Amino acid sequence: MGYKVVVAGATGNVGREMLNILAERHFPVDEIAVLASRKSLGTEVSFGDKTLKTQDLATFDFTGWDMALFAVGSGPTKEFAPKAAAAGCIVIDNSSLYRYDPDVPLVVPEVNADAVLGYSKKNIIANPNCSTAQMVVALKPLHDRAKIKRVVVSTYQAVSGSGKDAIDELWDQTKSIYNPTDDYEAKVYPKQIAFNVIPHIDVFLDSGDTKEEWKMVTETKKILDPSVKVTATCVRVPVFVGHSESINIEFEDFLDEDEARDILREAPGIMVIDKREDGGYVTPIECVGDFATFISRIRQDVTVENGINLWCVSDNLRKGAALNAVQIAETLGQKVLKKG
Ligand code: 11C
Repeated sequence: MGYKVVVAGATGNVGREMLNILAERHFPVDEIAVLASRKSLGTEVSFGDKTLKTQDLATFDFTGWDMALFAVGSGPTKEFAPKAAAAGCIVIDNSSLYRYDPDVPLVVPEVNADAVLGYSKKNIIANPNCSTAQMVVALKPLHDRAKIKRVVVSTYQAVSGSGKDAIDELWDQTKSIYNPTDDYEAKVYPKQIAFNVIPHIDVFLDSGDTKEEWKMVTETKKILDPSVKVTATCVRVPVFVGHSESINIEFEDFLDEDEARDILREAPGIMVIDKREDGGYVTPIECVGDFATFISRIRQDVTVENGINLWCVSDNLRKGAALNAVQIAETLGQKVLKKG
């Protein structure tokens, strides 16, 4: 026996990846419904070897469905997630709406799988921001060994994190630079993204940080450990898929770089590619479509007492969004619903 699963936002980049990953990982699905907003209604999406027609999120009856993976953004989530949850369907939400709610667990299964047990207060489980998800996967096994005091992270984030219009913007802007007769107007980013980098993701806060930077700090504390201090600088780069992060970690106890490498090699969800030679590291283009969080460039930071530097790359649409949501669904199945 399997689950009755809903995917809301099935025509978007993340929704489509959720369907691909449910099929790839042979998630035990008895019945599946794919939902979309009215403007995408009737659009067909693939699920394994099947083609499914989308139904209307606004009128769908969630009664009798086990779980709903939401990838619709905060606005529609606010309207429809409580409706699904009230109907007894457990929502796994990819938006930021519920992440900071103390009654909603924020889960990365490699880090805090047991937190799913807290789902029942609202019948909702939150999926973290993509840049946080891959970072906490890398931090957790090191934190268990040497206790992290402080993290300094700089990100290099792909445009797919801003959605389909941003992918089109990078593509069209790049073409228009080669062929200036192409008429092109930027709509997503405040500065040119093609052949450029933009140190600005999400809105600015009074502190001078951006909301993306704040999310990395706040979500890491909720998922990993409230005592870990994080400071982040988040940067958009002209890459279609795959977020990269340069992470500097300061520990309470000494951790040798070789031991850190061995720990990471054994850790769940991680693939270490770390040879000190040309090309002996991972770049975002190589991680597209993969489940792993890749770690390279592991080395001692000798400027502090107990420091390690590393490079962390992952597919932001997978571990950063759809894969983590499906892993939450798997964890919920194993620990709570126990049907599969
Ligand atoms: C980006 N990290 O790359 C963002 C996208 O809070 O789920 C995901 C935003 C979120 O722009």
